[in-house]
Amino acid sequence: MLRSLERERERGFRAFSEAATIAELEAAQVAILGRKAPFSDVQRAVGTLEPDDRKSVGRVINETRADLQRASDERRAELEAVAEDALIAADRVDLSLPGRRPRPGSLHPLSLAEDEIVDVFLRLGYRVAEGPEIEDEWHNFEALNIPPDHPARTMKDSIYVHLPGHPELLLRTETSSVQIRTMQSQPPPVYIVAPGRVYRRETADATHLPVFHQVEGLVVDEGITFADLKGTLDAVARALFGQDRETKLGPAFFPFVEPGAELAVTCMRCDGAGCPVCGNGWIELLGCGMVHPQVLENCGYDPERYTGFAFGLGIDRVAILKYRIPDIRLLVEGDIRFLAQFGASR
Ligand code: FA5
Repeated sequence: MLRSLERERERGFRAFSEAATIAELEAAQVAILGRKAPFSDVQRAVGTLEPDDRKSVGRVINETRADLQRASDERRAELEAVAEDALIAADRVDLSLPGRRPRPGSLHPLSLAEDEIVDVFLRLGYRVAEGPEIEDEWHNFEALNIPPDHPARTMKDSIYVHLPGHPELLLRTETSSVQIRTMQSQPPPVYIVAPGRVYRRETADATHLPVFHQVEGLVVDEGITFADLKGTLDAVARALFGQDRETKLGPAFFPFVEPGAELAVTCMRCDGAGCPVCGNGWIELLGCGMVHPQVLENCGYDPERYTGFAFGLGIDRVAILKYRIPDIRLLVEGDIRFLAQFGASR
């Protein structure tokens, strides 16, 4: 009986240590210590022994069962630890690869164009001036020699703002109002550029927007002539479009300059051949002229002593001409595929 107990102990130790999974260990537990296992047969046979033998064999049986149970428990603990490690390994998040980076944004083509235009003038010694987008009629019209019966003042062209107690407010139709505000705020000489947004009642098409951007330029000093204006515009056009692009200066009328002119650049779509966008091969880029003596006087400047030139350049037009954008409306549609093609962040 003791020999078979010894045999069962060895068989049990081997079976438990060889069990590779919890399920195998449980099967071994049944085979070694279960009710139908040889060990239990031995245990049941103890009753047939003499009382003295029963006692000593009973002790060996109890020790053997305890040893086997301990071996089984230890193996279970080992197998459970292995299973847990496997679970942790399966759940592991791999942080060793680089994450997906958000794509860096880029500057809007209008910002790029504005920065470039303003940079040209800062290099020429101008400073940047500002004015409000909601203007009164005097700064937007009267001071600029645009009398109350002028067609530009009708509701058809301008967008009026109705605020109680402010009967004559409107969204500025041109940045020229900043000319007036600048001259009112400082004595000559003046060398400024004023970038900003302007509003008109206009239907959008390939070269027009109802809300667009201008850079106003104003120079007032002693001895300023039309040659200064022309030389400045030539330098600016070259800086913005390079040597190859053709420009053309022609006469134009603006009530606040005399003489007035307009600068056009060959179309970005047809390079001057003529197409449905431009019609005759040219896209108008800016209006300009010598500051009207009446405007100088309206701002308290002495027109006998000072002369000046001014210009109003369309930033949206610069952007479409410079980047060869076929339709100005692309600038305001917010299509990320279009916008992502332009320059790095500031
Ligand atoms: C003016 O706004 C004058 N204030 C310019 C000026 C300033 C003349 C100083 C003399 C002295 P005009 O309406 O032509 O002029 O507009 C000037 C420029 O703004 C145009 O040459 C064009 O480049 C741009 N522009 C005009 N209308 C639009 C529009 N609807 N959409 C986009 N750009 C426009």
